[in-house]
Amino acid sequence: MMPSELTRDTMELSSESLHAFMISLKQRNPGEPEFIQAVQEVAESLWPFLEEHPEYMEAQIMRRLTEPDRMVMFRVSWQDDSGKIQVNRGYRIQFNGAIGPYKGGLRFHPSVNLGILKFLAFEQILKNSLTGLPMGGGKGGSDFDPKGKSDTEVMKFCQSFMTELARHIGTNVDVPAGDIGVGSREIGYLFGQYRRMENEFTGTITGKGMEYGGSFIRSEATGYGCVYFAAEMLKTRDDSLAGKRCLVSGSGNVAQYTVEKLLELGAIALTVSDSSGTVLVPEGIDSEKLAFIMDLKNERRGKIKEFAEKYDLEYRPGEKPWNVPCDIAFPSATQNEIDGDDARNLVANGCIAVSEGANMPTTAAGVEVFQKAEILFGPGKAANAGGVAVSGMEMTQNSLRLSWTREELDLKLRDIMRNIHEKCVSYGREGEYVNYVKGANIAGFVKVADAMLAHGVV
Ligand code: NDP
Ligand code: 2IT
Repeated sequence: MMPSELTRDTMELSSESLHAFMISLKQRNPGEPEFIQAVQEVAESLWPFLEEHPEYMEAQIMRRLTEPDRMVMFRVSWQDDSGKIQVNRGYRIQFNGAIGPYKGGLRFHPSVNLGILKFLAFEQILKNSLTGLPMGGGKGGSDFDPKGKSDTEVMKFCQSFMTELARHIGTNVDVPAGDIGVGSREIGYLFGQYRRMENEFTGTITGKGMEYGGSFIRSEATGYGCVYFAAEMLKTRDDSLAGKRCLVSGSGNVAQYTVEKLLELGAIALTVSDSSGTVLVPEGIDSEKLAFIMDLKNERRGKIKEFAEKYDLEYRPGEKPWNVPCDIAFPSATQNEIDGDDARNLVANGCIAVSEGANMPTTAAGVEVFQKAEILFGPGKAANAGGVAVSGMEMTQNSLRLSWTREELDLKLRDIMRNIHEKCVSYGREGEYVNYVKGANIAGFVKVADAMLAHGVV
């Protein structure tokens, strides 16, 4: 049969080819390239494993795992400071709840659409599974752009967004958190409206402020965890972060705490960036410069160019950091920010490791370059799982009505990152080389798939 003749029904085979599976996926999800990209990467590394485990094929686990439990889309109307009515679109994807309540962030960015949120929610299923904590996969957000909006406008938007979202979430149902464009200010407004509507103080959102049920280390967790993961990868080659020249992209939550941990471990962070350009810091970002970046991005909400101006540093408008010679790269801005050419540049300039702080920051072509060069490549669903892991621990603390200390949480975060690394190695070893993509995908999949098998056909 020609691929074009394949239909939904002909897909109901107990053992279908990867090719046929992908054709069917593309037919069912038109106009969603990021979602297709994320599933393709997972399916490619899982397929040989699935063929050795016909029970997953027979139960159509891949078909079921790539079909969200449900997706909610809604209108978000609000009034701007000039009195004009604005309309945005809100989303929540509850992708898979087999191992726990849906869990995943909210992204507010003008590029947000259904396909991007589906890719993020799909990645989140396997990432959350890898943490070892009981969390299903979800994601949500809006095409609302917080940039250039007043605090009052952001608050009004968040209140309107939550007014609809509230009916779909709950401590044991779905627990949102932050992502791009959703930081402590937005989480505060979202939580405020949720608590007001429900008249109940719960842990239904994570990333909360310390005054109202937040957890130590949650802000730091994604960046710290990503650096811990890099350190684990380097250890397999008897190497460490000390003295390593590192490129960090982005200058938001993940980038800031990546830089902070690199500094603490004696590595040299040479760059930060934002959607307008890259700043080079040849001697490495020190704690004074990092404090400036945090104030600039979190409080004054300015552009990274102002950091270059303040310290008389080189600013490369419109450029990404990837042609600066380095030892390690920490992409921490957004999806598909390292393409095949960027990856070739990195490898040619001596890069020995990549630890993905962002979700799917490397294109398929880029991943291929890294793997062919046999450099250490930690995919986002493993390397950036520290954020959601500490979110999971925020949920636990809220349920138990207690607070663990910063030190306790940092130790738990380190343990979780070490465990994730071990799982990647045990499923991803290919001779001398560790294929962390394959390892993360299989290890994340097995727990979810086994839960789905146990639940029967639902
Ligand atoms: P922030 O909003 O705090 O920061 C995002 C940073 O990335 C900013 O510097 C922003 O630049 C830049 N950026 C965003 N979109 C683009 C784009 N399209 N092109 C170029 N630059 C862009 O978000 P986070 O730090 O929280 O998130 C960064 C990445 O990490 C995302 O991929 C997210 O999904 C992932 N992640 C986040 C976790 C978390 O706990 N927050 C957990 C795991 C993964 P500008 O300031 O100009 O907008
Ligand atoms: O991509 C991610 O893992 C996040 N944005 C964090 C999700 C969470 O629930 O903490």
